[in-house]
Amino acid sequence: MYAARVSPALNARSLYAKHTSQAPFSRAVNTFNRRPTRASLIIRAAKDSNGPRVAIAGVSGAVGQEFIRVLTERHFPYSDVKMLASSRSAGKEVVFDGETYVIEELTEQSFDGVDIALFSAGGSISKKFGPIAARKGCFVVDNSSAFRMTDGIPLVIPEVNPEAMADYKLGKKKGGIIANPNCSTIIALMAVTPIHRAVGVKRMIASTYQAASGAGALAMAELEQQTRDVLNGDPVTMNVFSWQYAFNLFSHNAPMTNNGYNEEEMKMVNETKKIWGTDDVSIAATCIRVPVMRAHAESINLTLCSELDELDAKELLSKAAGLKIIDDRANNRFPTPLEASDKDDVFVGRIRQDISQPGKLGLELFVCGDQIKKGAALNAVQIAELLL
Ligand code: 2RA
Repeated sequence: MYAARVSPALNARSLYAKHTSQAPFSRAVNTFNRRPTRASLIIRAAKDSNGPRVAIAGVSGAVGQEFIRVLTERHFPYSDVKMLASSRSAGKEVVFDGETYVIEELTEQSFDGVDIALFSAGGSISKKFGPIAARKGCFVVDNSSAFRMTDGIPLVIPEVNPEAMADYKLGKKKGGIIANPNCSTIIALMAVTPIHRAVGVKRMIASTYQAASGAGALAMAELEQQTRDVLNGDPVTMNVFSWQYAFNLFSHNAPMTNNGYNEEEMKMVNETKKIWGTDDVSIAATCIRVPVMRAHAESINLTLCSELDELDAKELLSKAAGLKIIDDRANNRFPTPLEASDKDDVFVGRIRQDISQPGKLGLELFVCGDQIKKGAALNAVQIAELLL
């Protein structure tokens, strides 16, 4: 393996923008500075004096940028918006809904008068500022893992368990925190929950193929840089991971736990049980980072509580919100991360009976979902919509 450490001159931001349909930031952050097109003129968030006052914490990160885009695409109503980030990004500009905002440094005072705050600034920032914001009456939708397993904090996929936040409504309750699940959990449960609701899932074994975006914009930049390095015959640049990423794959970079599963794998186990509200399901996962830019893929093997024919499973999944089936055996056409990239829906295919299990008690699926969208920003904005 080639190995070299070079200056971190990777232009992560422009790279991130390249892998979305949006333009790079201006002087750091500028989501909508692309030439006005028909679409960009039509797609606008809904500024409305009766709308909630919104804040985005971590606006300069990959998910923060996607928050802006998704709020805009979904015409999320707002009367005011605050762009928040660390002191490093404070003072830079971001364009949202045709207006330019100066990014403010995130402080305890940032949430005064804010109704809904979307957080994606890392676990320690969420731990520190999430409760402060909630005490001030703000609803925090948190994309970090800080509160996901905390009792009393709903962990929500809107298509799966909206009832978990039934009491959380603007005007009804005075603030609170709602956690956004981990991307791999969201993408798996979008496909598996309709089956679980219909016949019960007894056991789920997931093997993931996770994109660079899940490790952040710098990891995406590293993948691109290394690909260039290898093709040019140069030593590979390694700033984010300590091993080669391009033309390779490796066990997920999350810290290892005592049982030999890493934290990413245990998130899948624990979050699924919390979201489904049961301990009565056996789950194991193997999470792998693959050289794909922004959509995760997962192979999922299920043992069911009662029999389900693969055609009935397909029929069931075809009716599920937020899910699209690509399952063309004749042409070997199934979901791919590239096709799922930049899409709201999660794609499912390879829907087939597991021949290693008796009767029709076993089912196999392959899912792909955009990690930054449904795996993060879109799910969080959908949670925010449930607050309205
Ligand atoms: C990943 N857990 O590693 C992340 C994204 N949330 O892909």
